Amino acid sequence: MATNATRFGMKVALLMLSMVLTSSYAVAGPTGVVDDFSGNLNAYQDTRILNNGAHAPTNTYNWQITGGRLELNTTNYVGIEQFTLTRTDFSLAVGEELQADVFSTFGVGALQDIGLYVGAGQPTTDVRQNYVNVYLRNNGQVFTRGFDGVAELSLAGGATPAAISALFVRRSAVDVFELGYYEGVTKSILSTRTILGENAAGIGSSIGAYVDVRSLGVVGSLDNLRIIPPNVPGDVTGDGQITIEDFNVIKLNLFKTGQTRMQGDLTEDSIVDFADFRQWKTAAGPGFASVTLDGVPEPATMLLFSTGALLLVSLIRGSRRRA
Ligand SMILES: [Ca+2]
Ligand SMILES: [Ca+2]
Ligand SMILES: [Ca+2]
Repeated sequence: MATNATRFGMKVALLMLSMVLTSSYAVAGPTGVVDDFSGNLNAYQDTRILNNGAHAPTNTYNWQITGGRLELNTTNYVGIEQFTLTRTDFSLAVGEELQADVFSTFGVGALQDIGLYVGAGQPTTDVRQNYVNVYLRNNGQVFTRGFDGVAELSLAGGATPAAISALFVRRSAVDVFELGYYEGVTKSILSTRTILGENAAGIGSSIGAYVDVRSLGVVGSLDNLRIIPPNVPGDVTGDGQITIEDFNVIKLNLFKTGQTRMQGDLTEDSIVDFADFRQWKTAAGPGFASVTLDGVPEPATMLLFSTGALLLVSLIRGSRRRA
């Protein structure tokens, strides 16, 4: 049975939690999961952006959701075509990163590419302009490409990551996009595109999927299309919140080199050291003032600093265990 003091503590913690969530995600444009492909594709526009050689008739195909993942199924193949499935109710703001899960089980019988597309508004049929894309080929290679105005960006990439798990497009500045892939928490940037064309600032106003079709069959698949908020100082785990869990990762990987942000390298200089700890501590605030790299204080000690902060950590840990 909860005591009044416990109930009060819970209320304080929930209030703080809501404040943390509100402040952390107060960025331009909606962020978080855009689509887990458990519903339909009504929010998207389907566009054929390339009909290679202007062949006729064109392919017969449809975007479909199978097993909770997005794929494109070609049932009559005539020639090479490229497609986008895009939406404009989400945009990619500076600092944000578009991601989607990809799978080594690529598809059934089909050839070529599936990946992410970030463009300037909805595309026009059989026009390729003002976008960047990153995609997985059926042979396991990953490439990036795109168009600056109508000028094609040179093909980049070609790596064959053994354990690819996701693709990403990060908008690091208004007209600068980093593109690449993840293998778990390990991030690899294949290219950084600086868009110089007249419509450059518009790239980011539409997001979605890209497919290149070169045979009959299913090209797939993508899942969990999502927008990751800009990096929050002190946030190792990428959930937008500063908690003891971020500290724990720094402590675990202290003095290791070649680490990623999610492995504790907040300063992104490829080593986890005191600079990363200090960034976390500054961001964490007075509730965590007693946390040092020599050891984490007992909960009873932290209680003196902030009942709310402690309960917040407990709630977050509890919710993660339940997730
Ligand atoms: Ca899904
Ligand atoms: Ca965090
Ligand atoms: Ca560092």
